[in-house]
Amino acid sequence: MPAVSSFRNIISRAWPGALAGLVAGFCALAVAELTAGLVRPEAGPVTVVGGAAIDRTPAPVKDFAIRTFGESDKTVLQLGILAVLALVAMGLGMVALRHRRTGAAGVLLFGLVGAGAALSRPDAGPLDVLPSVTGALAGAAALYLLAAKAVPAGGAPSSGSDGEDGWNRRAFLASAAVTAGAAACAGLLGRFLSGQRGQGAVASRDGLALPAPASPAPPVPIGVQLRAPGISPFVTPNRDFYRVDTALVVPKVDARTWRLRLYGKGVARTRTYTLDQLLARPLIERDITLTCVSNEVGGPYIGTARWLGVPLADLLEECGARPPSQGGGADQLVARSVDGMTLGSPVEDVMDGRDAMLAVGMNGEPLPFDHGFPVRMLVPGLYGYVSACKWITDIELTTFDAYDPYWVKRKWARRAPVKTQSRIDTPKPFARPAAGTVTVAGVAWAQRRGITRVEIRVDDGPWQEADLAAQDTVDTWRQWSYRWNATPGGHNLTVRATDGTGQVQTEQRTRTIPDGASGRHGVFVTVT
Ligand SMILES: Nc1nc2c(c(=O)[nH]1)N[C@H]1C(S)=C(S)[C@@H](COP(=O)(O)O)O[C@H]1N2
Ligand SMILES: [Mo]
Repeated sequence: MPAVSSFRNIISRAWPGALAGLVAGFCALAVAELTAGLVRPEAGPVTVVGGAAIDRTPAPVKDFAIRTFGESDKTVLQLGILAVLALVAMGLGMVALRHRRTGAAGVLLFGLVGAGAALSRPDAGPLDVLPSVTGALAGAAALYLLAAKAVPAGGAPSSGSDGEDGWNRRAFLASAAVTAGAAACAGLLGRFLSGQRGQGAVASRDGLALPAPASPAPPVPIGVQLRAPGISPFVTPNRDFYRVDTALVVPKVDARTWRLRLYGKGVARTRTYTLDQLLARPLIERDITLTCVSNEVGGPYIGTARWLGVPLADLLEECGARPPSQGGGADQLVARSVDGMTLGSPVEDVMDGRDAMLAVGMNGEPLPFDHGFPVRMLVPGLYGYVSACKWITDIELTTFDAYDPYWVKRKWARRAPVKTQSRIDTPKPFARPAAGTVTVAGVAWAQRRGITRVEIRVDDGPWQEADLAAQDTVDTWRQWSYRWNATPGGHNLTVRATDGTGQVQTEQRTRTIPDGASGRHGVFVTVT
């Protein structure tokens, strides 16, 4: 028999099984989605399996994913999970043509994997197994019944038409279509219910009027914003602000039922705060640049906003906490979010007089859900993963010896102050500017220390002083520009910054792991 015709033969025998499997798999996910809509949107099987996968991804792989897919990394992960599920479903469908029970049992087994993943989530409750369990039951039943239609009696179907060897193709296709249609309805209803569950949170955000700050942001000097086209704006609009977190479903927290607990070493009894109680305190408003430790040299994970929040040191002091330098027994503050994320900051840093805060406002509006509504933590000078807990709900005073938070368990450093860095925003890499005067411009940052100098080097030439924009505060980035007399040909432009302590940005390249990338940003351009 020629190879082509035997291949066709295999396809014609296998497709009913593959189709039955796909429809059953779709049915399982749809019913799981419906259940998740009723129970908890975060407990959907793709979400929990994705979450479990994120938690178990080795740091270098995660780094690669962030580098390659950027903020789409989560979409890529979810599509990957769906692709694997589709393949498995088709395989189980083919198995089911021969052994209906085995195929159905395979679907149930996958439900167990989902249920296990659901229970392993840090924020899991026992009900979280329901989406995976109900989905698996529905999928197994669908596969069992569809496989029966594909093979009424004895043996797999052949390529024969209706009536031949006793299988009714039309009846099978009709059952598959009805099942898929019903599943689609269930899935859409589930989506709708999940959306509804967030409505309370949306209403609580819409209804939130932020009080005026007792201590407004110091006036921004004129000239923090240069006019160079292509430079990052001094204040990053909320919609453009980078987002880095492990949440596959953004937590939608209802501000009216939200509570913050504060407890631990040095705090006599657990304190609990409502949002209204926090908002009744004197608030501070500050411009602060937030940076991610996963930001590569020249990378995009940095932004500056005007934050409004409750000074954290005051709150801690009121509860009896003292920094280690004043005899306090706790040297680590562990913040925990509603989705179980934990981040640890040095108590000394939080209480040393800098503007560490529990932020409620970002650029004049309540925090966007993506950025931690209703309350997030911020500590100027520290990378986000050791300071900027979003959707915060717990603050525990403890020690670095006693507890390793999420990222530290995954080999990132316990302590991570922001490194002095600079970035060329314009020209872009591989740009082709015309010869003559070219404006090279960008940003430099060294939160807590400030930027005192930025220099540019063309190829292997001498370092040339760039013009600095006005500095807002030591906690914000600083813009710079340099008028370059560009001559035709290929050129490398390199930037380096000097911080307020006189430290020049190192040329030593390090990776982002364990405590942030160092090295100098360069771009290659061809002047025409
Ligand atoms: N709950 C929670 N908070 C979190 C994270 C997270 O994964 N979950 N990621 C942290 C990291 S690594 C950074 S860099 C900042 C990013 O804040 P943004 O997304 O508002 O820019 O949030 C921090 N807070
Ligand atoms: Mo980060």
